[in-house]
Amino acid sequence: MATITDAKVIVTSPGRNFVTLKLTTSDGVTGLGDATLNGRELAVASYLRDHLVPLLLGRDADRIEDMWQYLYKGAYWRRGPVTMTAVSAVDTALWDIKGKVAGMPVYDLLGGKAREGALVYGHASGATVSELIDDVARFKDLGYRAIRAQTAVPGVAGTYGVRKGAVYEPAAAALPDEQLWDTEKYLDFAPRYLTEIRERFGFDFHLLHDVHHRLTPTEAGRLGQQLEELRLFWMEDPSPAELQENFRQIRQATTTPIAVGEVFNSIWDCQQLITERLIDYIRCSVAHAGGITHLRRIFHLAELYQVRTGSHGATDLSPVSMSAAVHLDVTVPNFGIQEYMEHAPVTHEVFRPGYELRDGALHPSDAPGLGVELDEEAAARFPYDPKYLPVGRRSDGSVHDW
Ligand code: GCO
Ligand code: MG
Repeated sequence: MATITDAKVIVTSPGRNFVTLKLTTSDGVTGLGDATLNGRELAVASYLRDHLVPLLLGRDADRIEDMWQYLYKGAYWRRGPVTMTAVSAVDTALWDIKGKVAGMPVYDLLGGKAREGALVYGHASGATVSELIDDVARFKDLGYRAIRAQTAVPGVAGTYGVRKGAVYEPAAAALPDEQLWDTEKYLDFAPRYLTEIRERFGFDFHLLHDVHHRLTPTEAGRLGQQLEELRLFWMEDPSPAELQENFRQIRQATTTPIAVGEVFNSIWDCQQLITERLIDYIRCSVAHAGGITHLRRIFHLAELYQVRTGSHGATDLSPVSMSAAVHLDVTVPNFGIQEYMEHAPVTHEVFRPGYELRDGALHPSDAPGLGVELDEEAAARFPYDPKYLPVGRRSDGSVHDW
């Protein structure tokens, strides 16, 4: 039996903040897990360092399911993004270790490949529609077969989802940036620019759009209806998902496929949405929904109800969780799509991801484990850099959903 002899929490900021857990076993095998929670990174680092590391040392590294149950049920205070991100990191690192010990890539441990690569969607954006159109063309030239499109709404300063520099990075300020939101202007503009994209590029690629939890179910149903003839791959996060009944109303109003789940952290958050078929795609991530062990359970539940997967993959998911996501994506029968926002080149000075983008799909590494590496010396060169996600306010000054 190999035991966990070291557990190190590495906080680094090559281009953006990441928290990584590195476990080492008595046999000298190491494993990595992503513990990044955008804008609340140090809370997870402390949860790990102060509360989980003492429990990990000396425990059997082989018993992944038992470890998961021990950390989830043992805490008594179950769920929540901080707890579940920490549990995810431990779980992912243990899968990495098991793969290395077995001499198998994680996708083989999970039952083997059901497909060669995971279809991904990239993020096209622009401050204006013409910039957005250029960006969609750029993604098509890069071989992407699925593209998410977002642009700033005229008269609404600082619309979310729009790239400012080379990479779209919503956690951009040392204190939360306050952005304006105007539902009427958005509802008027979004169908027009999405239509323009279909008119310009046709239907031979998947078009996606993220509403970022901004609408009431009535508004979302109306938007979905208006977008029907554009045949979106999905309309993402149309409404805040705390109230799962919202989705019944949206579903009844439109046949535009619905995706939700990036802010979920357990199977309980998606149970009703899946079992009542109120959504088409479940978008939880390895990093925030309990690691490979729990995400796989969510995906299997979804399979029973013909709900497909579409995991979150913004830049705040480190190359470690992206690697884990791709291993899982290629094995699950009900895979739908994987979000993929390329990290800034500087991120790769610290992380060497195993996956490769070819023909619009991510291909996992064939190396044992997850196939991702972290250079600790390089990580030390990039100290933590406090950054917050923005806050949305309506024109009357009140806070809107973000
Ligand atoms: C997406 C997202 C992200 C989130 C970000 C929050 O669909 O990729 O909505 O851009 O806003 O991951 O940390
Ligand atoms: Mg989103």
